[in-house]
Amino acid sequence: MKKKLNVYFHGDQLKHKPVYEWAFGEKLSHPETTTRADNILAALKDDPDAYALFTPEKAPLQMLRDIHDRRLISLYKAACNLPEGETFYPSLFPKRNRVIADEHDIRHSGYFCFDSGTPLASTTWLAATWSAACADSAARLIELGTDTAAYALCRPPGHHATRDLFGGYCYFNNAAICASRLRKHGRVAIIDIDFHHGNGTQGIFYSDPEVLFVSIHGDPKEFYPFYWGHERESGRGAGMGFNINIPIPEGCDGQEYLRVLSKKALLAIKKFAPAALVVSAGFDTYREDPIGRFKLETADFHHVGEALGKLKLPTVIVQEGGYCTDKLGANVSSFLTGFSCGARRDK
Ligand code: Q9C
Ligand code: ZN
Repeated sequence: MKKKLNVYFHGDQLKHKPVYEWAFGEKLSHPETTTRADNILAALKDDPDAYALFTPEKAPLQMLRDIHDRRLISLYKAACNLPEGETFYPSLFPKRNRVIADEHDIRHSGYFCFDSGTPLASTTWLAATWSAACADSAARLIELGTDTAAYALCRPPGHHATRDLFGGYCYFNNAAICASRLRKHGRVAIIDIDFHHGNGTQGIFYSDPEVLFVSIHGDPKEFYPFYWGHERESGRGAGMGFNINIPIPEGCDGQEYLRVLSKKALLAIKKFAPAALVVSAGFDTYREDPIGRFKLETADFHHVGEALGKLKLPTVIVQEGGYCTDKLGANVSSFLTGFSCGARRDK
């Protein structure tokens, strides 16, 4: 019998429900819906021989503090006092170091944030801590050597969250939480395949030579997050050379994507020879995604997963973006099936 992939998810992750976002001066319906997680779960439950679903253990507060500024954590806690159903959208972003901000005052949240699409509500803390807990539990499984792969159904996502800023629908950096846990046991590579550059993850490990960050994404000259993700951002100090950004033009199809993945990203990872891998798995590279501009098909995700599985590294797969909700379940399961194929010992 083939081994099941452990999946982590907690129902309270659905309590964060952003309804709209402000983007480019417009009020748009929010892409990061609870239906995304519903559809992923439904797809995985459709294949009960392949997946074993678990509730994560509550992540120790220390895990969050390892990655994030304690004031950012306090701000999320302060948001718990918002009236039920009310959301706060930061719209005032003061220049840092020129003001004094109070992390207990929700009206100061713009100090801790970099965009206007990422609301705070009374339930954000609960959902985001459970999302982080999924990442932490998945990493713990790998850390203990109980298994060689796990999937964290993280939602809200994480890769845009920096040490001290939230944004891009992200509050806690789930991939960074995995990497910092695994890093205690050796070098860690993070590959970010979300359509958007993982600026938060990049920032957290920018000076760290023990954590390689590789990201393939839409060119920030054209796409969010605009300020980060350029090829020239290659690390700082001892971390120089351990941050690899691979921006690619819009319209990229599966064939071209797989070529870039194996010729550039995977080559760099093999050279780094890490002890473990974290995948920031976004599916907004899908051809029908409402906010991404690549052209990957559902079957392409199988091949991407397979190529990553073939690295034969202990791996945590962390859910990031992907907003074509109707196809998200199929795309995730295609990727995970591909990964398991690639990772099989006889291959
Ligand atoms: N309506 C992730 O994929 N908004 N975040 C762009 C489009 C920000 C995406 C405007 C996109 C953030 C995790
Ligand atoms: Zn994205």
